[in-house]
Amino acid sequence: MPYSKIHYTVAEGVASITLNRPDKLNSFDREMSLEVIDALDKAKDDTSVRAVLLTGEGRAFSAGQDLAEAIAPGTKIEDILTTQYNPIVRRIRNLPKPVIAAVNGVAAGAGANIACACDLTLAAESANFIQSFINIGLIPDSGGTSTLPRLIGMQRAFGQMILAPRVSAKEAEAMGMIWKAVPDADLMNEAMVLAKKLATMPTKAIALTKQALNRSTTNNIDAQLDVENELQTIAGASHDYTEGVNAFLEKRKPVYTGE
Ligand code: LHQ
Repeated sequence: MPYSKIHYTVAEGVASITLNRPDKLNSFDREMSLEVIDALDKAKDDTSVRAVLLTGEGRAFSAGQDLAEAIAPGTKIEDILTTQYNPIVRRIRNLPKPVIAAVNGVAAGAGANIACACDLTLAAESANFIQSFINIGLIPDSGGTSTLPRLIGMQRAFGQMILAPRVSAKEAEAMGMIWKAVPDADLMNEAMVLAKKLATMPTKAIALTKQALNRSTTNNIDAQLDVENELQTIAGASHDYTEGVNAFLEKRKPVYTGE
């Protein structure tokens, strides 16, 4: 699929997806959403890709749904969620590779919740997050009602969802909503260094860790112990486990292939 609303590049094991509608603050129209879905599938299938970096072009990460398109005659909210946001968030959460968000500017509505659905979210210090749904009479979507309370607790999640304050990157970091706030000038470099580092790590163990955390959201500890047993058995059969142990015993740096 040729892309006109995103950029997609692969280098050194990292697939970079850049939302590219800067004049519309990278708000999601149907075309951009389908391109993001396609790019996430491409990153999943490409065995040379071992980490994904998601960011935005221009002064915004994303202003969420393109509201002009949302109210176009014949457009149904249900269809937008079914064909755009739910597939994007499901792909991010189920991708067996780490997804890093580099939030370069404002992240509102679905834009904020897609950023928070990523595995590690970095944000420029000037960026901010807004649960703007309530401002137009909607409820949070794109997984926010699941992700946010787990990251920051019910009170803070509800407060953000109902009062829609602009939450700065530093505040987001302090409350555990994101991994790290980074000086603006360092954001892209720092995010890429992190993505490249992850791309040289034991990819299978990262994917299994992600799967274990996903499954923990509906499990008690008893069930989760069984999940750990199941997934650790798979990790223990990987090439990277053998390599990691051998490298330790031989006092050398491990070389992980992701297998
Ligand atoms: C926009 C947008 C935008 C179009 C700025 N669309 N043009 C799911 C199912 C179905 C329906 C609805 O949605 C969803 C999921 C959702 O994401 S709901 C939430 C949708 N997003 C919003 O409600 C956020 C709306 N935008 C804003 O609140 C502000 O623009 C933010 C806080 C993002 C940025 O504020 P400023 O930095 O002050 O920029 P601005 O407001 O001046 O916007 C710049 C331009 O971008 C402007 O166009 P213009 O032609 O006047 O320069 C805006 O109209 C346009 N824009 N967001 N979502």
